[in-house]
Amino acid sequence: MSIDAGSKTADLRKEFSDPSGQKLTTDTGVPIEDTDNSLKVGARGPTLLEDFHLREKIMRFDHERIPERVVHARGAAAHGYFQAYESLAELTRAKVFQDPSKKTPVFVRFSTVAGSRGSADTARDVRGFAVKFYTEEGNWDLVGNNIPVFFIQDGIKFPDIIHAAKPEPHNEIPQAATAHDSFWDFVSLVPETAHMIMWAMSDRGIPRSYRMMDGFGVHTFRFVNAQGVSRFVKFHWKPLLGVHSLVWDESQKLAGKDADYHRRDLWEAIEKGHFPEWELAVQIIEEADADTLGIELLDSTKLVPEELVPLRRVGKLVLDRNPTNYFAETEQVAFCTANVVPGIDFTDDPLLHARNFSYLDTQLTRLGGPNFNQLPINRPLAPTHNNQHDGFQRHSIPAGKANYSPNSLGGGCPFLASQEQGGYRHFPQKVTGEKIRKRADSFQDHFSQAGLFFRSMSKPEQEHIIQALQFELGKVEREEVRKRVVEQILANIDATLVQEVAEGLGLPVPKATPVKGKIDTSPALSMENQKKDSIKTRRIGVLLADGFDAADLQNTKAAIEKAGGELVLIAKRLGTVKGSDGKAVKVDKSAVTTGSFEYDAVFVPGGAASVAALKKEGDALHFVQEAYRHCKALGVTKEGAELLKAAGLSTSAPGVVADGQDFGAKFIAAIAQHRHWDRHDKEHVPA
Ligand code: HDE
Repeated sequence: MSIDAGSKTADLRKEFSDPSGQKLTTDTGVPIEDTDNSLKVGARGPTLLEDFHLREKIMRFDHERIPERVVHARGAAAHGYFQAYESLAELTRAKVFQDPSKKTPVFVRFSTVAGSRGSADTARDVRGFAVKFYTEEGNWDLVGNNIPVFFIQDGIKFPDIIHAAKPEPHNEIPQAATAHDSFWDFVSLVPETAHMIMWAMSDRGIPRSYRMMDGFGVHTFRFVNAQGVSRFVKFHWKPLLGVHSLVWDESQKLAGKDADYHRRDLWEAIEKGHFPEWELAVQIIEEADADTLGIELLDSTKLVPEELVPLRRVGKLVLDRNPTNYFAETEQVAFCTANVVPGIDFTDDPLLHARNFSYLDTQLTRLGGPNFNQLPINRPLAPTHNNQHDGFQRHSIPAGKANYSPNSLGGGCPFLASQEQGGYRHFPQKVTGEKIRKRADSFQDHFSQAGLFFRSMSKPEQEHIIQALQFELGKVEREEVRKRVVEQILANIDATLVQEVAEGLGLPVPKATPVKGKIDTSPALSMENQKKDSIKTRRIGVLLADGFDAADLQNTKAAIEKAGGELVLIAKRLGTVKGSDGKAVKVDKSAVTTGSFEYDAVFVPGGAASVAALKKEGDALHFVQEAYRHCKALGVTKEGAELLKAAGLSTSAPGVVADGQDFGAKFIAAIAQHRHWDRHDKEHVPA
């Protein structure tokens, strides 16, 4: 058989040389001469069953999909390392926290919860933040979220909340959205969801980037030191770029114009060498103090305010390498909360216990059997020796006659590890009690922290929560469900909240009976109080047409890039635009492929001809109006200000920086603020 020399594919193939010397082969290593034509009897005859290459290629294609994760199906991941700042030997014997000179490899997967694998990144949802540490004493998985609390207190309710949140069973609508009857029906009947609902409806539910969100272990875990002393610990990840969010209108538009917005953002940052970084912080609670804290540590719908127990920053996470293959790494990675190492242990949080079962169990279906820890992405760096040899998809080939313990035929191997040799010993916690299906009274307060969260928000953050609830409940079709959420849930949280949501829905305002706890507000919960000191990796869209002021562009570009930001040049069409100096610059994006919602700020340089042309372009006018409405920084030099005026925008509004002394520095300071919520008349600006 020779390659069909007449075919176009064969001609094209000849254009490529073969520097690698790697030949196409079957899965069994047989070199292949032709992969474009199936084996036939004559050029126009029937295809032969003996064509093993065709059969293998199609068979492999037919089975390319594995079941997607039942939750957190949509995700993106990266490799990196964790490094402790100092030894934590006094708190934990975990090796990952002993030596500050040591880097522990990690693989981190971010995700949304509700949508399927092909859904849009910017849906309103909780984000998963799952970290696999490949430590020298085995894998430790910290499988957390970007929100510090959860919807439910007991894992037995997880199938219920997820069924309620997922598309409704009769018509599979809506995708990746909680704005529908079944979700809010569940919420209205299960008050323990109240606190998490406040977070999910807040700006935390629509992050600007995976690189700009917090992470939380959620449950209370234990740290156990070499002396066997146990303390309670809560884990937090704090992003060095600060915590920033989208606005809801942007999220919805991004879902259409760039459904891969978060995935692309993470990928590109790493490709450009802007490695995302987080600090790991811990809250340590002595066992003796747990009872007087006034917060049930086993209840995952509660957080411990930083004002009560401060954060101690103990190390840094850096993501510096993109996966080589999405499927082999990001899709096949199998996290499990039960993957702990000596020095880290569980508490009796009933949500955590159900998770410890669930994550192991789900992989059997998803990854086709019990050998998933042998897949390269899951394989520990620590050596493994045990007698669990068989099962689907066994990769390694165990040697020897003895696959049982104890044995003499294998010389007794593998041996047990003593404490000195690093053997895992569960913390010998005392437990007594009757077997009952019951929650403790300490789990019964569902509203005080929901109110604490709402009260701790800035005014704009509170408005966003109200608007999100008006949107979500506005999409609910049954009035009795809307009413129940308002009366049974919101009325117990805050008077302003329930009034504004009820009025927005055209419902009677019920009497508010907010439940208050010991703490009135926790300023640390507000995103407004997070650091806003940098424009590193921020993208600034620049609107240009022929005749733009070349010096303006040059100066602003130099200032922005020095501060770590990036300019993206946008014109009516791709190609080039000519500056006032007669030089052409390459256009990065055309108006049809992009929108203001893809940028953190907008810059319009001067140049009479350029600005005159932009004033006639609906897309350019819409671009600045939309950025204004979304409260982003807008910078204009010389004639650039005229574009804003033509769009009906105030050039003296907060965050609008017009030409003048220190333009660059002022513009950068405005971008670092991320949003300027107190903008005049923004509700009247079309967007
Ligand atoms: Fe998960 N969760 N979960 N979850 N979860 C899964 O495991 C589950 C919970 C979280 O990037 C599944 O491998 C139960 C809390 C993340 O691969 C599954 C309960 C938190 C990821 C599962 C919870 C999370 C998952 C689906 C209640 C934050 C994605 C596929 C008891 C602390 C991990 C899989 C990745 C994934 C079960 C509650 C975070 C079905 C039963 C609380 C980040 O096992």
